[in-house]
Amino acid sequence: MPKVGIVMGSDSDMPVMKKAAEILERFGIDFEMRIISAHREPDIFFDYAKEAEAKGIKVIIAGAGMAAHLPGMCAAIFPMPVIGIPMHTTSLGGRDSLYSIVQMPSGIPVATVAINGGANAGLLAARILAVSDEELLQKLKDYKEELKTAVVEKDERLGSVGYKEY
Ligand code: RP5
Repeated sequence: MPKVGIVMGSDSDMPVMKKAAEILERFGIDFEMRIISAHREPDIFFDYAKEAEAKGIKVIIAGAGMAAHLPGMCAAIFPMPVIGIPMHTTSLGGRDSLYSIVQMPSGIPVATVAINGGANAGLLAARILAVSDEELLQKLKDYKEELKTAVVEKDERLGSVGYKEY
């Protein structure tokens, strides 16, 4: 059963959304991925959001661009956490998407990550699920250690070769 629903408004969002999927895969979290437009096919969208809980989904990651209503509408219907990913846009640089997603009315929260923040959306979903999953929590702690090690190694390399050779 999928624990996370990844949904995006268009296949043009896929390069960002696949980063969330890759993170979930890395941590062994089952997910379902869909392309559903709240604007272009509202009937299909409503069915998706209404049925997500019964499918076992605990967190929805929703990405959209421009007048980005998909995450907010997911949160209006689905009763568990929704993580919104604002897509970068050519006309307004993604600020349009960011403001559309982050400025939710009181009562209907969407946890909004950075513009194009696909990986962090996947990690946030994993952290939410880790609240009741000790094995997953340990994997996330190990991941944090890996991040630290990577920076320490870069610093050591800088110390040994100097900035001109780095
Ligand atoms: C939104 O409109 C999508 O999430 C996408 O980011 C944006 C543009 O969609 P396309 O015109 O590329 O299908 O609904």
